[in-house]
Amino acid sequence: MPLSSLRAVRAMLAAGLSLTAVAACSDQPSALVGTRTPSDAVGGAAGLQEGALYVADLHPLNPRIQQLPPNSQHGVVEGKATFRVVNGELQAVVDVNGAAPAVGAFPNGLHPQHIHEATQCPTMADDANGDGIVDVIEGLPKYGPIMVPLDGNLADTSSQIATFPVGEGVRGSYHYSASAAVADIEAALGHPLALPSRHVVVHGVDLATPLPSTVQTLGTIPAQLTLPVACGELRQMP
Ligand SMILES: [Cu+2]
Repeated sequence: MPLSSLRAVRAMLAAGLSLTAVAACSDQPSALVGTRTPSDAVGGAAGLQEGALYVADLHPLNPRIQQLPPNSQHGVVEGKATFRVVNGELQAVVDVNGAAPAVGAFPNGLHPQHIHEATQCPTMADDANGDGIVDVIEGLPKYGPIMVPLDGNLADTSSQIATFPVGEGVRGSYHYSASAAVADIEAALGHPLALPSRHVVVHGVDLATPLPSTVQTLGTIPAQLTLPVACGELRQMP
C-alpha cells in the first residue's frame, strides 16, 4: 500500500472514523510543508496572480462502472472546474453532468471532490490488480494525496462531508461554488497552491452499485463513495 494511503488510513482511525475522513489523505508529506515566504503570496513570483483563471476539463474515469445499473440513467461524469483569483480570493466553481443523483438516504448521490496534489490524472492503465476498475488507492500514485477538499470551506483542509455537492435530476447535475482567501488556503496547506501543477478529482457512484471485493477504499468508507469518476488537469488560461 502506498505511503500516502497508509497515512490516510491512520489519520482516519485517529479521527474515530467518520465520512469526514474522506479527506484524511490531505495530510501533507513533511517535505512539502515549508515556511511561507513573501513570494508565496498572491501576485508573488511563485503565487497565484490576481485575475488569473485556471481551468480543468473533467473527463470520465471508470466509465464502464458509471454505466452499470443503477447508474445507467445519468451517463458518465463530465464537466469543468474553474478557479479564478479575485481580490485575493480563490473562487472555485465546478459544474458537472452525469453524476449519480441523490436517491434514498444520504450520502447516496454525494460527490466528494478535491484538488489533488500531483500533476496527473490516472487512466485505466493504473488498474494495478486488473479488476477493470481504477479505485481510490490505485489512483494515488498518479493523483497524489488530497490537497484542497472542494467543499463548503476551502480554507479547511479537512473535508466537511455534508457540504460536498450532490447530483440532482435525471442527468445527475450539480453546480458547486465556494471561495476563500488564497492566503488563508495556503496558510492551511503550508505551501503554495501552485494550481497549474495540480488537478481535480470527483468521486462517487450510486451506493447500490455492485463492486467486486477487489475494489479498495479508505477505511470502512463505502468504495462506491471513494471511487474516482472524473478527473481533469488544471491549466492557466491566457
Ligand atoms: Cu479526491
